[in-house]
Amino acid sequence: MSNEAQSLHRSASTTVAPLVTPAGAGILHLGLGSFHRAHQAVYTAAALQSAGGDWGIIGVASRSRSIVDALHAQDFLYSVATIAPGSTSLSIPGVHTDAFVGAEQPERVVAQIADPRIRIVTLTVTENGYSYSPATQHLDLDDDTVRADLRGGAARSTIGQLARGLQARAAAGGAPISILSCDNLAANGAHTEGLVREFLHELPGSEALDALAFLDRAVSFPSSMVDRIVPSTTAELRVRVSALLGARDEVPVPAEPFTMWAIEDRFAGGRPAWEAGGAVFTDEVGRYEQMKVRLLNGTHSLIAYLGALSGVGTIPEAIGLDGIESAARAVLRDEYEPSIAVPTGVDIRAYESELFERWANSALGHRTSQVGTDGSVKLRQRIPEPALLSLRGGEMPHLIALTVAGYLSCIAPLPGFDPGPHAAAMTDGARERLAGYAASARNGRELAQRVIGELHLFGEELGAQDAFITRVGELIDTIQRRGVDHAIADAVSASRTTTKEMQP
Ligand code: CS2
Repeated sequence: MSNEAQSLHRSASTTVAPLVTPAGAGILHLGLGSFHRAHQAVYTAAALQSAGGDWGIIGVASRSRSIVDALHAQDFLYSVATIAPGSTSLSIPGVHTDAFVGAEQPERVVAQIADPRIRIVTLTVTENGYSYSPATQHLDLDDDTVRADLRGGAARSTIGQLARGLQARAAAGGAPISILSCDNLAANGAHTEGLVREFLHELPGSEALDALAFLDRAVSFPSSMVDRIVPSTTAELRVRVSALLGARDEVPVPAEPFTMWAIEDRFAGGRPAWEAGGAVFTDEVGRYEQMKVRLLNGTHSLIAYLGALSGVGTIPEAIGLDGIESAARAVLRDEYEPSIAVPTGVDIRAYESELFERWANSALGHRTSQVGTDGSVKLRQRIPEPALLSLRGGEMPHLIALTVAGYLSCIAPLPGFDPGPHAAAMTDGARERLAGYAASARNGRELAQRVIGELHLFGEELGAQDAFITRVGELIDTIQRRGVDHAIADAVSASRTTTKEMQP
């Protein structure tokens, strides 16, 4: 154990294990999945190449040992396969200096956050990884992991690890640090900070006071908008990449050519020159986030659920179906676009037409089941605010209602309805609970009322919108009794009528 690690161990108020930070590491990344490896790692490689700096990345996989073992076996090298129709190009970021499994060494996560050599913690833990209640957006104090983390011992939830790590860092001298969320959450920096503070406030007595003062003084939580479509790796890709490389790569990552990163430039402990990789530093991150989370992700969810219900396995196949394409165009133009403020300098028409090209990238093979997974937390970020804006303006957001009806039909089908294999392949923490509701519901209205009106899956405000709940219920019934094509035609034509009525 190094001297520094020993002193950390003595002074920190939580258990801190011995650690060795590899020379050159300045970033701890939580969530060593494909997205991180095809996004932040690539920007960091460009930054290191252009400006240098001790910004190597220690990657923490939440549970997966296979990615960690493979990276160790490959000296932390892997390839990113950029896949366009008709061409694949490879690059090797090579910026990771170590990797470990968080669930196996939770105390090491805390210790790494406390280590002054780490100056940024980046996060890609998915919308699901922030332990907040979809109804309130606040820390979910009913969550077993959060409760255990609050009691003490090695923290296992991301928010618990951040809070305990920052507490330990405050006790170890309080070197400045930034926590950078790279997940598709609205105002992800402020949201993460709020959850960490709520965790600390729950601690008994004065335990958290030093940590809270440290947060005020030396910790920043910049927001960032990340964008790159990164499907899951397949065995076929491993073979193809290994052939192109002339060496076996067990963990290549497929990604589309498009990539974007908009970041608020508030880094308490410095940052890499990510602009070298094309990152945009801007005060308008909130606008970028809204644009992306609604236009891309919101529409993506609609394509995924309607696609799965139409029996297709991939996003390009789904957007290739006329009905789904017109539903996607209608939700984007009529329901999402009016709800956003376009960032300065962005040509929204070009952005939208690029979205359709990106979704149609058939070489990528992005699966409807992947995008449809975790709808219970993803949709909470994507739909309530734009839906409420339409409803407050006296209009029904028919296509957002269709998205929700599609989601519930996939995850919680009414008795006797089979949504098919692609829906069955979607995983969702709320599946069991919602399926329980569906089993005893007599129709779509009852199901929608329980999920939206009582469980408040999309927040309390939308839960009070009876007309919306009724519309979702009708569309559930149409999907399950008459077929998804009928429901699409119904929602698209109702939306056209509304749009026409609005025109002077
Ligand atoms: C997708 C996103 O799975 C999903 O819900 O909408 O992962 C999407 O591909 C990325 O956000 C693109 O940047």
